[in-house]
Amino acid sequence: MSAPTFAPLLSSLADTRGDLADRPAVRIGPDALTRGELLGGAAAVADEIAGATTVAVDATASMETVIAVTGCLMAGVSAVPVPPDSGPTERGHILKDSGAQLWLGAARDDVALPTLAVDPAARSASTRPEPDSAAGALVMYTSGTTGAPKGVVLSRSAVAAGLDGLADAWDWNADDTLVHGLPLFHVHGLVLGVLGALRHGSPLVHTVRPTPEAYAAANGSLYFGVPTVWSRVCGDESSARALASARLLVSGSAPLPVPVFERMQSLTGAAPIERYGMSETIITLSTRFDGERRPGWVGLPIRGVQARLRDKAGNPVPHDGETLGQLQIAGSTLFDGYLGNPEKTAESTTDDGWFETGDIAIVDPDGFHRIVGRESIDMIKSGGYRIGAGEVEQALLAHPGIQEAAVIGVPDTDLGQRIVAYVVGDCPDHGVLSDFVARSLSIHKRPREIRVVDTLPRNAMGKVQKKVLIADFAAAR
Ligand code: MLC
Ligand code: AMP
Repeated sequence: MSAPTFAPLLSSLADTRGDLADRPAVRIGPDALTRGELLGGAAAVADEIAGATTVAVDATASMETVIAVTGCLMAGVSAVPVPPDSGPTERGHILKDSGAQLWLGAARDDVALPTLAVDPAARSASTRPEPDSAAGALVMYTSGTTGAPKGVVLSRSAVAAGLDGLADAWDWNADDTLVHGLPLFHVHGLVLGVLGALRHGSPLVHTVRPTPEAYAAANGSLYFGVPTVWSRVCGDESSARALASARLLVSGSAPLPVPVFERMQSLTGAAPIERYGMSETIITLSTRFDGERRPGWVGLPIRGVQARLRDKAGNPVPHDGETLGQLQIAGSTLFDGYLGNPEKTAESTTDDGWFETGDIAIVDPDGFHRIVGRESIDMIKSGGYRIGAGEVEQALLAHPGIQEAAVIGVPDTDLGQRIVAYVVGDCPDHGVLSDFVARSLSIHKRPREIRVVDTLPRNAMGKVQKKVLIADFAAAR
């Protein structure tokens, strides 16, 4: 079978035939642009940055971010979205590791790069040929279990493939209005939630924050949220009922608890769509607009993606709906590798070229997938954010009073998991220590709870026994 081909990433946005340029493209808070205005704004950015290879974008939830990223794609420059709340340590790492040559955004004291503030009113009529589809589109920084976040290199064709797979799975089309309020520095909010809307011609309403009231007021047909967002929507009955007119409510980035699935169904009259993705695989599995939606299950591979389960020895796992295996992925949505880190890329790739997700899953005889958990206890998902325990431990150890630190994720009804830190040392006030982490990394990586202990439980090799800490935490409830 020949490899699928995709229309160039920006071909739909560049199409100005008929009244296409006058159609609404994006509204964020009070700011709105038509497709033609966005095209002109992005071309103005492209004119300024042409010739660069990699540019960092201060990825605030704003029109400036949408224009900046689109301008990078137009100029064939890799965009590196930087979380706006990342502290100097995290931001410094991303800028150095990515080799960004320019900072697109407001000037910041700790950013030494040449800076270009995006003017949302600027327009240019310049046009340029669409870059090669194998070229890099984005470098998305995401946490590993240890160490600082890694840069995930996504090509233009991988992004296009993922978005076209979703159009097929969800019948996503230009008659949809997409609504979400997710951050613009991850795959969910930026790649699916902005570039998807531009590619499929569906206007995007970005609510700045994903609050139930803002979702209810937006009058969309297609909504994206992480499970925390949907849980909060269900906690606000009138907002949830206002979403009954939507065509699809989509949940992803973390497991949607079955009670939240059922509550969404009872309040809105329709079961949500669940889908599974990953920075490295973009979008992978989903239930379909015209197919079964089963609580706790994330459905089938989207078009262009192959999924398989392997046991620890690398053998196939039966599709019996109960045998666990590691989920592995191949196909057109895969990343090109971790930037500047071929060893890590090789470590996560099997000999026959499949990506090892580190997620444990089961598959039933119909090919339906259920994500059961993560292989590593050190990979935490809190509010849909991927957080490596090691990264938070390093941030804690940078405090002069802390001698040892171990971070775990514990169940949380709102966030899915919340970060708890066990520390040894002369611990300052817990709020002060939590703020210390929030200032150095991103706010969502701060510990929500800190426990001071005399010693950490360690095995004979000196490794901290996190399972003991998790059991200790549960027993203390
Ligand atoms: C509290 N705050 C602090 C603080 N303590 N700020 C600084 N330092 C401290 N010590 C304040 C902040 O200022 C902010 O206030 C607020 O607390 C943030 O609270 P939070 O509890 O951390 O978050 P919350 O706002 O409640 O956010 C929940 C959420 C968010 C669901 C909106 O977690 C979210 O947006 N998640 C989405 C993650 C996502 O997109 N993941 C996709 C990854 S891609 P203020 O005033 O600003 O509110 C992926 C692939 C795939 O996974 O499959 O899609
Ligand atoms: P990220 O790197 O932020 O892209 O996070 C990817 C991880 O999020 C995956 O490896 C999964 O562990 C988790 N994830 C994403 N979607 C789902 C889902 N629908 N159900 C369960 N886990 C999910």
